[in-house]
Amino acid sequence: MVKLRIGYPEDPDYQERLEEFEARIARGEKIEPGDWMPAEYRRQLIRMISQHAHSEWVGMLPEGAWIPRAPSLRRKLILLAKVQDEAGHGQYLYHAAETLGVTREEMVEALLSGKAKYSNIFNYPTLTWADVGIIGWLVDGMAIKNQTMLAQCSYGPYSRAMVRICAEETFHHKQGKEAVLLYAKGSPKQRRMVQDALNRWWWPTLMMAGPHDTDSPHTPLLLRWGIKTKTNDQIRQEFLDEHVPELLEAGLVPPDPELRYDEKTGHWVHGPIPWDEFWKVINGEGPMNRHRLLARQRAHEEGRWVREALEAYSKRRLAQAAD
Ligand code: FAQ
Repeated sequence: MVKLRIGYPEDPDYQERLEEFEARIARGEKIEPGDWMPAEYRRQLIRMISQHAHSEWVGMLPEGAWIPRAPSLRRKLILLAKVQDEAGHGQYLYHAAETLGVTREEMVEALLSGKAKYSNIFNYPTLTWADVGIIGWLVDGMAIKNQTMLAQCSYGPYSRAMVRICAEETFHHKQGKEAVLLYAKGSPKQRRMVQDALNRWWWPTLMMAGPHDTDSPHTPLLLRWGIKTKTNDQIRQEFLDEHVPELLEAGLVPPDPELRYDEKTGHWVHGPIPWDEFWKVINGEGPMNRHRLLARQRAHEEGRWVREALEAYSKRRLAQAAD
């Protein structure tokens, strides 16, 4: 474990160290695991990175459900590769969080006991095959906007994990867009199926960027310390400006009667987001929260023998090396 030099306000040199820490961030330097950092910087990073890792792992479930039902071998292979990528993203992120002094066991326990949050978006069911395309295009589309911003983050391990993850997510986004555009040009049944998927995923996707800046308690400090480099509303706006024209061109209509293009600002403007639903979902009361948690708990239990076997093997190797 990396020896951390974490700063607490009672340290007599705290102010001086904080100024130097903030000056490093202002110069665009990365903060690395053994560097001095305020305890709150560390706490915020552990919160965000572990929530992000949990999201990747829970995020495997809605799409994974369609692997056995993919309509062709090509689509099955693409989906298998995508779901495997999400598992890998979880691994990079858990490792990045471990550099801050938290253990994998602590993070997994927080997820399995329901204490930790993960992205709102994965608490909805995938009802048809078109949902897989819409998740790839829109959900990954929003994730990429957020993660491209996080690739500029001041904490080195998180920022580097994001660069790699974004490269893989770009493929996820492309395959989702390709599938949705195909169905949007397809038979009336396919068009209905894909419009219905858009109707169900639209608002949860806009919520993924987080509450409006006025209701986002963490944003000011995260911006000050370069953990976030854009606000929730800025990310949502980038998503809208890229995706709304492309959806409309494909003949698909987001389910928002107030959606309009503002000539003056050059931006798309959305109607009111159903935030009551967002708060319910992230506090455990969404349509699939219990189901998702149960699936993760079961997977953890069923993987126990693998962890035990690895531990026994590692002990034997150590004992052999000592002989
Ligand atoms: N879901 O003050 P803010 C993916 C919570 S990866 C759940 O604005 P902050 C890949 C927030 O935690 C998707 N909770 O918070 C994939 C806080 O609660 P707390 C995951 C949310 O941190 C694709 C409270 O609300 N990505 O999709 C959400 O400044 C397809 C107040 O909010 C990440 O995690 C939400 N959407 O900004 C996989 C990226 N939004 O902790 C499979 C890293 C807010 O005080 C298939 N995280 N909350 O109890 C971030 O960038 C930020 O944490 C935000 C929230 C932007 C999510």
